[in-house]
Amino acid sequence: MFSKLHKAVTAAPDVFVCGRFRLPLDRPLLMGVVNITPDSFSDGGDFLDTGQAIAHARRLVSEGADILDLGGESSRPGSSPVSLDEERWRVLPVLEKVVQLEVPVSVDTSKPTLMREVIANGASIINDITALRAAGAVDVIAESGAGVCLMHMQGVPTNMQRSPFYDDVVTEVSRFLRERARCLLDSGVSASRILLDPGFGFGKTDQHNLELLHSLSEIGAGRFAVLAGLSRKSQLGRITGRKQAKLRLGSSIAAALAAVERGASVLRVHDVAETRDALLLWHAFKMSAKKDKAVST
Ligand code: HH2
Repeated sequence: MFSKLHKAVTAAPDVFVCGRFRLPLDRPLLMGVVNITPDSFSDGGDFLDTGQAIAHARRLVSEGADILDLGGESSRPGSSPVSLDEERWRVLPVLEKVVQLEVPVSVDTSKPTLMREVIANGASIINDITALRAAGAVDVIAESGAGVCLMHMQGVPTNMQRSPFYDDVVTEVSRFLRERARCLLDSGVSASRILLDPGFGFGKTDQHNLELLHSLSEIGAGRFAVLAGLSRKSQLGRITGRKQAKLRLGSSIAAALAAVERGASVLRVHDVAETRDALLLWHAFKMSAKKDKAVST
C-alpha cells in the first residue's frame, strides 16, 4: 500500500501541461528550433528575417514538430547578451504568427520582462537556460499557466567553456535542477508544467556531456520530465570530425535516440523530419522486440 502511494507521489508526469495544451508523454516529443538570430552556432542568419523565420516554423510543424522553440539571443560559447529591445523585436513578430499554428510555442529567454510579454502574446512555454534565476522570473511562471524548461549552465555563455569543473557532474547538475524546481513547486506550479534539462554543452567538457547523457534518467529523479538538447552541438562534431554544424545530422540523430533510451521526454532539435523518422523506426523496432518476447513466453 505504502509503496503504491509512494509511487503515486513521486511518479514522473505522464503529461506536459503548458498554457492551453496538455501534451501526452507516451512518446518522445519533438521541439523544433527557430533561431531568429544573426549568430546562432548552427544556423545564425538563416532565419533572422521575420518572414523566413515564420516559413521555417511552418515547415518544422509540417515535418512533425510537437513544440516550436523561438530564440532571439544566441547562447553559443563566447556569445554576448543582446538587449531586451533587440530580443523583443526579433521574437514578437514571429510569435504573433506562429501561435496560430496549433502547436505550443516556447520562447527561449532569460529576461522576465520578455517572458511576461510573450506569455501575454500566446507563448505556452518559457525555455530558460538560466533556470529562472533572474529576479522575478519564478513569479512570471507562477502567475501564468505556462510550462517551463529549467536548464543547467555553469558560468555564462561568454566564459562557460573556459574550464568547466565538477566533482561529480551528474549529482551537481541534478541537485541544482531539483532546487530550481523546488522554487516553482513552492510557488504553486505543478510538476507536470516543469521540464528539466542538464544543458549539454553549457559549461561542460565532452566527458561531462557523455556522463550526463549516460545518467539522464537520474536528472528527472522519477518526478519530472526531461528535455535533451544535443542537436548539432560541437561535442558531436569533435567525436565525428564534422566541423560544420549542419553536417552533424547523423550524430544528432544517434544522440537523440540515446537520450530517449535514457528517458528523455522532449528532444530539442533542428532537423525535425529526420529525427521523427528515426524515432518512428526505433519505436517499431522496440515494439517488435516486445512482441517476440510475448510470443516466446
Ligand atoms: N541549447 C541551445 C539553446 N537553448 N535550451 C535548452 N533548454 N536546452 C539546450 O540544450 C539549448 C537551449 C543552443 O542551441 P541553438 O539555439 O541552436 O544555438 P544558439 O544558442 O547559438 O542560438
